[in-house]
This record gives sequence, C-alpha cells and structure tokens, in this order.
Amino acid sequence: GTGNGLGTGVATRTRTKTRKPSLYKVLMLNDDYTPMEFVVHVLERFFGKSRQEAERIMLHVHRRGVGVCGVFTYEVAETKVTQVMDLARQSQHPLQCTIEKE
Ligand code: NFA
Repeated sequence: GTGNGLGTGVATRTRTKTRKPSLYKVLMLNDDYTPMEFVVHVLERFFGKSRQEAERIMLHVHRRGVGVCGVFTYEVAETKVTQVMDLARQSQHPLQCTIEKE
C-alpha cells in the first residue's frame, strides 16, 4: 500500500479522503439595548467562556461593534447562532449573531 515505507506485505493506506473541515466564525453584533450581563451570560453558556473572557469579548463588541465568539465547523456554528438567537428572542433582546467563513 501507500505510506507503508518499504512495506511489510500488509496492505495499508494512509491519508486517503481526509480533508480539514472549513471553519466558520460566529460573530456577535453590538446594539444599544441588550444588557451587558445578558451578553456575558450568552458567552458563558453557549461558548464555554470563563467570566473574565466573556466580559472581555462583550466589551470588545460593545466598543468595536463586532467580535468573535468562537470558530467552529459549519453545523456547530449554525447551532450556536440558533441557540443565541432563540434565547435573545425569548428574552426580548435584539442581540444578533452571524456566521462568517474563515
Ligand atoms: N451595547 C450594549 C449596552 O450598552 C451591550 C452590548 C454588548 C450589546 C455587546 C450587544 C453586544 N447595553
């Protein structure tokens, strides 16, 4: 086989049909109404951020207008956006999240 050096007579294959998955950023947008504490909660709950990291990201979005919550494969990124948007809607906050291909 291939990738077997001089070969042992055992048929093996290495590195066939492997592709690194495309990665997608989950972006959070600033708005004037969503409470800072709610944004910190979202970052902790859905993105596994520590309190300190969640506060850092929230303040970055607040000051710069947009920030990265995390980088994921497409299906995971979609799920995160849905989770954030569902909780924001339920809580009557206008918080917006989007996906951007890396
Ligand atoms: N700008 C919001 C406020 O002042 C806080 C916020 C941060 C909203 C990050 C959305 C994203 N309450």
